[in-house]
Amino acid sequence: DNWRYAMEEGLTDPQGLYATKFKEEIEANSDHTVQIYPVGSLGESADAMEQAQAGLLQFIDQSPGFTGALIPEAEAFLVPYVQPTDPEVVRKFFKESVAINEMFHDIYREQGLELLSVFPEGEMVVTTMEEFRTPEDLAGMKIRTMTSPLLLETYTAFGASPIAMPWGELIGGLKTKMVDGQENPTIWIEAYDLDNLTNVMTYTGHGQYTTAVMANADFYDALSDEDKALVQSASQAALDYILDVAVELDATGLAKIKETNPTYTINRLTEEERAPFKERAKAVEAAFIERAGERGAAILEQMKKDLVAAQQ
Ligand code: 6CS
Repeated sequence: DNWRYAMEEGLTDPQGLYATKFKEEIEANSDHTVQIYPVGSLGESADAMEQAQAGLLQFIDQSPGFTGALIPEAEAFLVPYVQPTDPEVVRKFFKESVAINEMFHDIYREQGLELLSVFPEGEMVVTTMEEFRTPEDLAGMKIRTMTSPLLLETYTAFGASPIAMPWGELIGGLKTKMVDGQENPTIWIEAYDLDNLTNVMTYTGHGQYTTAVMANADFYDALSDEDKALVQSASQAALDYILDVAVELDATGLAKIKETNPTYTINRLTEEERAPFKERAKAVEAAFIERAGERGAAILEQMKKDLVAAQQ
């Protein structure tokens, strides 16, 4: 069969590297083919998700930054100052996390999705027109976020004026000054020239860009045992591959930005400067628990334990 696979990025971006590896594994070990639809080819993230849930697509890569609008528990990945940023910890955390590898499965299932892999794309960085070091400095800055509601709550708590929009509107939004800034991992900022549309990039340490690969659950259930095993082993191979690459992404993106845009201001908030943002993150965590309920709270607690384990 020909399987359709949609993602939110291009073929040379992290989601594209994962998808290409997945396709290679499937095609090398079966008669099936995988057709990859990169960013924009099937509409915005939310459009592709509708198609995946309806079974028009067999596979989809969508980030919790969008899926959180559908699955409140997925916003656990967005709670500020929970996700790891140290490359080695990141790798271990995503590979071994009980929350990620066990607890999310049934929750995605309720939305007709078989969760296959979750992987990181790098530390979240904020790009703005003006420098900021404190929540007060962010007052009045219009920051674009992805469409999960917790991201709006995060930037409101951080002192800014957030605006949610799909990816396809961001570059136009920055050009027309509808927004003054945005957050994304370094590799993406470099690849899509977001540094050339802003003046400053700030490492706040508050997040890790995470994404998830899923199959349509009815499609998956109807596969033979052999094909299920094929899909699982291709996912595992692609995950191992991307986890190896992922720990390099921040450094690669940053080196390229420094080379191509030498006058760009790059700030890294100190622990002291991060403290007021961490303080404000408590209200965001409360908002997460209010929406995601006991099950969401249990996942977040488990994530914190997984993080401690990954740091050892
Ligand atoms: O900001 C966004 O919307 C996009 N950022 C990344 C890193 N991947 C896809 C997503 O649509």
